[in-house]
Order: sequence, then C-alpha cells, then structure tokens
Amino acid sequence: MDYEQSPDRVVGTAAVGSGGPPKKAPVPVKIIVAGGFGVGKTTTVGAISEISPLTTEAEMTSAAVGIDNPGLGSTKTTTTIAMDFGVLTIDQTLKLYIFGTPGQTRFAFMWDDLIKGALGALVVVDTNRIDDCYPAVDYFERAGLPFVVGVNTFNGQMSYSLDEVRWALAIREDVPVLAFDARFRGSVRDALLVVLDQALDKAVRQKSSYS
Ligand SMILES: Nc1nc2c(ncn2[C@@H]2O[C@H](COP(=O)(O)OP(=O)(O)OP(=O)(O)O)[C@@H](O)[C@H]2O)c(=O)[nH]1
Ligand SMILES: [Mg+2]
Repeated sequence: MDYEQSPDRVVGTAAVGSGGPPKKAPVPVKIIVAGGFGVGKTTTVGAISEISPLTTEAEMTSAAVGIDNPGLGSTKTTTTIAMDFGVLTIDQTLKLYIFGTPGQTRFAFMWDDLIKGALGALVVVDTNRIDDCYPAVDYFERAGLPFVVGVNTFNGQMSYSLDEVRWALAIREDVPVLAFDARFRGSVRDALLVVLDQALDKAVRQKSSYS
C-alpha cells in the first residue's frame, strides 16, 4: 500500500487529504474503579485496558498486618500505593480514562484527588469481606458522584445474593448492584457501560432541572 497517498495520512496531529470533514477526537471521560482492600480493582483495570495498564504495586509491608486482610487462601503479596490507570475506547466518540484507587485505608486521603473530574465510579465489592466494603460505598454516597456497585464474583463464588449485598451495605434503590468477574474484559466492559448509563442519567436529570 502506498501510505504517502493514503487518505488517512497524518501530518503532525492533523489528517490530510481525506477530503471529508476533519475527524473529531473522542470525548475523554474519567471513570474511577474504587473499593476496599484487595477486592480486585487492579485486576479490573488490567482486564479492560487497551494499553498496558499503569500500575503502582508495592510489596505489602508489616504495616498492613492485622489491618488489611486479603482473605483466606489469598496469594496476594502486593498492594496499590498510588493508582492504576488504563484506557478503553468505547467508540469513535467516547474514550474512557480509567483510574483505580488504592485500597489500603492509609492511602484513603488520595481518593479526593483521584475522583476530581470523574463522571462516575465502579465500586468493587468482595462478598467474602463485606464489612471492608462499606467505607467505599459510603464515600461515593457522600461524594455525590454517580456510581455502580460491582460484586467481583471470584470464580463464580458469592457468599451473598445481590439483594443481600444491597441490604448489608445499605445501598440506595437508584444505585445498580451487579455481579461481574474482574478478570474478564467482557464482564468489566458490561459493568463500565452501566456506570456510563448512570453518569448519563445524572447529566440528563441535571439538564432538565436547569431548563
Ligand atoms: N480467583 C479470583 N481471584 C481474583 C479475582 N479478582 C482478583 N483476584 C485476585 O485477588 C487478589 C486481589 O486483586 P487486586 O486486583 O490486586 O486487588 P486490589 O483491589 O487492586 O487490591 P489493593 O490495591 O491492594 O486494594 C489478587 O491476588 C488477584 O489475583 C477473581 O475474580 N477471581
Ligand atoms: Mg490495586
């Protein structure tokens, strides 16, 4: 193929010679993947990102012993100390920039910065350690950011039904609670699409209240 003559030839940042209207860059949308310690946030971002995800994993130190418990039988040896970052192009108009939060409570102060400018969040929950998941749900209730609760099924095992999770974590009726598997791209994509729906719903509600 003669790339020099290609209609999609790019010079600098501008496509030239295509004849049609200039292509618009997709709208960037910031989405947060949050949740308690070891629920599968880094796994979620890694499963969906179309670039090699940026991670900030560090070996867990003795500071975590007795505070952060990854659960029985877990082989987890590292934890996120700043954030995870991944990218997902939804279509020609929309590109998600996905930020995963750290889960250890000693890094909780970073959440306020990480959620700035975000349109919505997926709050990941592990039903084996449901108590550890309440602070994250409570945080997003108070932050006023549209969010969805995603129960990471960890090999299809869930200690509670979705209704029981809603009840146990006192999740409002208008917040979707769904099951997904953090290791699989399709499953994570479906969960993130529900987050986008929630964000869109909020935007439409706000627009109609202004007009
Ligand atoms: N079997 C199974 N293991 C999972 C699944 N999701 C995550 N894991 C494992 O659970 C552990 C925790 O995963 P991470 O993705 O690091 O969890 P995290 O929420 O990012 O953890 P922190 O950043 O430390 O809070 C890892 O050892 C994963 O391999 C899952 O769906 N099934
Ligand atoms: Mg992590």
